[in-house]
Amino acid sequence: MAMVSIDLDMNRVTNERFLEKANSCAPKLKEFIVHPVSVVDIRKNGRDYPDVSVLDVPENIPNYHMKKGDKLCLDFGDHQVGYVTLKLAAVGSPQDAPAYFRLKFGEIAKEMVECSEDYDGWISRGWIQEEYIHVDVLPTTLELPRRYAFRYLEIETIDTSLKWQLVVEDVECRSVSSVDAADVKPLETEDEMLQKIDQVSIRTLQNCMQSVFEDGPKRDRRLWIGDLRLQALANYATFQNYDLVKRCLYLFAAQTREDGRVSACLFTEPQFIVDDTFFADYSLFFAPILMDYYEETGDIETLRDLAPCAFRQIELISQLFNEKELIEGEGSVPNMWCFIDWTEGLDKQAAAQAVYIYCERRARRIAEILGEAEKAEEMRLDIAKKTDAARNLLWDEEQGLFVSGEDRQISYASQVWMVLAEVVDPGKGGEIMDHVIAMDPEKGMVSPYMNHHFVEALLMCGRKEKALEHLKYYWGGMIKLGADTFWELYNPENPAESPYGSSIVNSYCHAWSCTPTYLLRKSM
Ligand code: RAM
Repeated sequence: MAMVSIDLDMNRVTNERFLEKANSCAPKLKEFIVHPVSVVDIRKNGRDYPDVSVLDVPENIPNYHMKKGDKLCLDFGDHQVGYVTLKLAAVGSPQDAPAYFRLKFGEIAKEMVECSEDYDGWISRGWIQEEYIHVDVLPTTLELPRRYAFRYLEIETIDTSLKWQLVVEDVECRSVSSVDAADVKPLETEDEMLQKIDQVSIRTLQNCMQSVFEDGPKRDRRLWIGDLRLQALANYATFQNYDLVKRCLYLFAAQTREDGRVSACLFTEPQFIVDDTFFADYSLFFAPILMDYYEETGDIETLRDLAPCAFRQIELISQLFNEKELIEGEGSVPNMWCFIDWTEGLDKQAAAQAVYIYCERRARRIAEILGEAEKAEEMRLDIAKKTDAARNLLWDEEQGLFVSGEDRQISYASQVWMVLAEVVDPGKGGEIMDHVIAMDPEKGMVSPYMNHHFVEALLMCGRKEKALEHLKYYWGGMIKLGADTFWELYNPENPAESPYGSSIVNSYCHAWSCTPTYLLRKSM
């Protein structure tokens, strides 16, 4: 069972000034009214993904007179995040019983043929987007209070009576986002698959950009710092909504653990509160997000305000290093002290060591920009020590690869992060990447988040062709399976994979998968 690292005794400290700054950057959401584009039939076919066939045009929706057991599946044409209103009526004899029906929303067609009763995973079944509704009096306009993330909506009549039928006169979705994809220039390329990958990335990012950068509008609907880092990069290459990044940085700094540690995620409703979940890599990422933001905007005031928070993360995580300058895990849940990827059984030491070096390099840059020469020098020395330890103790000369943990595990993650952290130069990095690809170690990559870092490492080592090939294989693979937005998890070798015990609660519009638009725009 996968779990996260939780600190239940956590005391929080709040910086009201930072919170005000965050609130002053809150976006006004844009609204788009969307209607179904067709009536569809979604059917299992014995393969991993079902068949979708168009049954009817949307104008005919009111002609369906629905009696007990009837289903109507509507396709909204693309992934939506928004509020749904249904105009319902009755035909036949007077309505002599309540209308009782089920609404089921799915981000992808596969969810529509999955059965919520079968769910037995470890995160809440409340995430499954399904409602059982009674309506006593028809006609009515039913405004659903929840926000949904979906492309498909199925209405199943559980019962009417023998004497009347339910009619869906109209369905509307008021889709919301803080940005509009129409404002982004298309990617300049002749390659149709790359164009499509770029568009789907942008749609993914748009639908996650709400009052904060959400990780997934279906689930978890909150701001995670690992996701934020990648969303911010993709946002710089496309929407350039700097205020939303600024808001999220201030929110993370506005409330920390008593010792200043930045949480892995936070909530903004019913009121702002940071979560009691901590990952070493996620806390460290505060520094690169701040540095990237400064590089994009030149906003020195924000850099000055938030630099102490960035430096504090480095200090706190530096306490996890042993006398050999190697990082060690913490907390009661083994292996979840640091995130890196959802790969089962992944040893995270080497990747975490590299993430630390990667982040301290950015923190050092911040110190230099702010004229804090002593701090910058301290960090330079620390980076050198941690880099030496990685080169001397985590490098296996015989295998020509980095190893991790007591069992000297070999994984993609360790190689990728050592390259990104510049523990090796791009020449050697390229050899390592070629080698790990040829070896294809058992500890693979399952999240788009890890696959992003893999592509980024390839680009860093001048392996552009391989990087594009992987973009097409991995993100293109999701498109071939019908993705309108990219997913939280995709393992080409196991499409049903989920870290939660069942793919029905997986998120299919997930922030950390939106980066091809950044990778492509950066490399073209
Ligand atoms: C999941 C979400 C989120 C991610 C965390 C670590 O809950 O997918 O995006 O950042 O894991």
